[in-house]
Amino acid sequence: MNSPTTTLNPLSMERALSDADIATLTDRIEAAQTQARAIPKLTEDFPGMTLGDGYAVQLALLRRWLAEGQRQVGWKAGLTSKAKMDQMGVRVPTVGFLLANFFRPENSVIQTSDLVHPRVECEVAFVTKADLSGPDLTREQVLAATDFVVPAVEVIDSRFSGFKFDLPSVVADNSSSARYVTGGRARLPADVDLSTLGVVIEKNGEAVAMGSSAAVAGHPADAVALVVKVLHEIGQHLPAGSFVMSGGITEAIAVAPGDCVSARFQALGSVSMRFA
Ligand code: OOG
Ligand code: MG
Repeated sequence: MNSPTTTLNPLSMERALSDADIATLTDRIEAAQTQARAIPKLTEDFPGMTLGDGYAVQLALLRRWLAEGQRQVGWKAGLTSKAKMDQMGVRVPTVGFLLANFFRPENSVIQTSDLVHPRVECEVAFVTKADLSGPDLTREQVLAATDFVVPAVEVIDSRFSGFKFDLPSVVADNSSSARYVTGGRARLPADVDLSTLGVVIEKNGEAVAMGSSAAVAGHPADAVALVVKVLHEIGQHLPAGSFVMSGGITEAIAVAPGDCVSARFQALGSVSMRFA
């Protein structure tokens, strides 16, 4: 076990841990995710862990699952809303990969027994029609490369006890990715005002969270540009045909078996699901 005496800058993309430690942490995260088991945040045993180490674990997990035949559909932004960034005391969004087997169709019944402590958040999702890469994309470049936008609900599930984590740990845990549901109406980005799109999350018929897409990095397309910037820093890019979730607009809402959730998006329709 690694017990460094100095704690490195947690925002550095530099690696502090050995390849053996990264493999140990990848095993730990994979087991927690597949067994739906809460574990302590990784920095408790590895206090010198950096953001770069977190991404090394995330990408190792992605490579493992692709090698097992899973299919990647895209990426998601995490912590792009001011509310979440303030809560975490950070100014950099995170990314996480999205696999086809995280997807659930609209009106699905989502099993909570496969999850530790699921929460829902509503997001604007983008489907791209051109490759996007590099550190400095503009909102206009993202919109020009967007095929359509579609409303989505992300079911996040931190594998850390009490949903308590730091940046390197949550990045290793694939930014709490678990499930996502799309539905409603797909729209051309030019046909909707993405800058101030209102959303309401209803749980069992009661409005429990509401917000505006402006909460997501100022504009959801700016959040996609930030995703591409982080991907650039970790040696990845966004290929044409990617599905990208731009980040939760409101705080995430805890769900339990029996709950019915509907996310109502201005101009994009609604996305509903039930938890069992
Ligand atoms: C990290 C994942 C955040 C979002 O949309 O902000 C996220 C977390 O809060 O567990 O998916
Ligand atoms: Mg999210």
